Amino acid sequence: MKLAMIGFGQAGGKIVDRFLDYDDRTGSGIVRAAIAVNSAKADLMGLDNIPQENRVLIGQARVKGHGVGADNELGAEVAEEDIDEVQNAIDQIPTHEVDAFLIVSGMGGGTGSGGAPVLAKHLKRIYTIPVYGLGVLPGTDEGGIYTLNAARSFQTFVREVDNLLVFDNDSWRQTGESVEGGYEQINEEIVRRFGILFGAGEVGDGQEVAESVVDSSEIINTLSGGGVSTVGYASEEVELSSGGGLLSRFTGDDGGSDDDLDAANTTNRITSLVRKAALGRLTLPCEIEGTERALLVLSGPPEYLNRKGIERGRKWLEEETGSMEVRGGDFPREEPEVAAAILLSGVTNVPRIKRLQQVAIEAQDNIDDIQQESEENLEELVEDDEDELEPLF
Ligand SMILES: Nc1nc2c(ncn2[C@@H]2O[C@H](COP(=O)(O)OP(=O)(O)OP(=O)(O)O)[C@@H](O)[C@H]2O)c(=O)[nH]1
Ligand SMILES: [Mg+2]
Repeated sequence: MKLAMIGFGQAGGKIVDRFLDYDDRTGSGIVRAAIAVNSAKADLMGLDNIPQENRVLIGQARVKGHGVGADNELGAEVAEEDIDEVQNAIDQIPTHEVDAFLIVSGMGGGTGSGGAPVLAKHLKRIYTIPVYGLGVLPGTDEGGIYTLNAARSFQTFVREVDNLLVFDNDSWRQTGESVEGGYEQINEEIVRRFGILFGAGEVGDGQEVAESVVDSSEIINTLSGGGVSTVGYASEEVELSSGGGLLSRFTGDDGGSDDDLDAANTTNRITSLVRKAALGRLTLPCEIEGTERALLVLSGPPEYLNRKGIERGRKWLEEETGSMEVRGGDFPREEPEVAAAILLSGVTNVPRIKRLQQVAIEAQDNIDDIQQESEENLEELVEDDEDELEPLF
């Protein structure tokens, strides 16, 4: 499907920038337009692929291009004040060619955390196409203010968008790497997973159309109904056949039984990839039982995809999630791998979100305590002054 992507804040901008790169590399055609919004000028200048005219600096009157310094209330305020600047950039894109908006943002900072929900609300008022969010949760080691920001932003963002896709930095932290190097890998993981998913509904001209190819309406239907989504992924390398659709390594022997073996292998490969994708690391770890809707996308060379495998994978997902709404289909691609991407939409049992909210409440209490304490300290200080010192005049 075709998306208008808006990266809000530094993380959001960098990830949308990577999506453009992914689009170039794979020809997936999912990014119909890409915009970056930030209150920090340097962050906008650091982007590689987003066109200059699509980089919108907000809050200049307030923060002079220096960012809001993890103050997400200020982030929300400058977004509200300068929403027309953002709208001007959106006015330049052909929204009639776009299936949905995707607002991408790190939720722990100030600009994206505060601004992304403001933009979502604005877009929902103006456009009829869906507005999705891709929210990145901070690592737990980033500190209380990031957690508090994320918890607040999460609550608002999920209410304003048609669906909130979540990626949790905390579960993807690499040990022994610089933060920047780590982010590069993480961002690659993000664009691969969401790229396959959204790319599924975008089979180009001249590409082979399989029996049960995923349509963008199936992605939209899986996301409709709202809530929080997570994505699972697993892949296996395969050899591209040299032609004719038959696997080259099976030619030469008795044709009939090889075909059977072939089909059985293909089916088994698909079902085990589906299990790995669902039970392995999700973009937002959670219990998959209780998921409201799911979409299974099997991508790979057409000769490695079959209906039986996808049907089995789909059935297994129905049993594991308890959902009656599990869609599935092909995404034929001439890549030397078979991959299963699973979108779990409307997940209900997410320990990370519960913990995030708990920690945020504690942090809020702490902040209130500290504030009260510092007021008392100041009073004491001033009183002491009055007791012991003669006033200057
Ligand atoms: N996955 C990923 N997360 C990032 C990246 N950069 C930052 N983050 C995360 O995003 C959170 C928010 O950081 P930023 O995006 O820099 O914040 P901002 O929206 O620019 O807001 P301010 O800098 O406070 O004005 C951080 O706490 C990190 O968890 C990135 O490149 N990739
Ligand atoms: Mg920043």
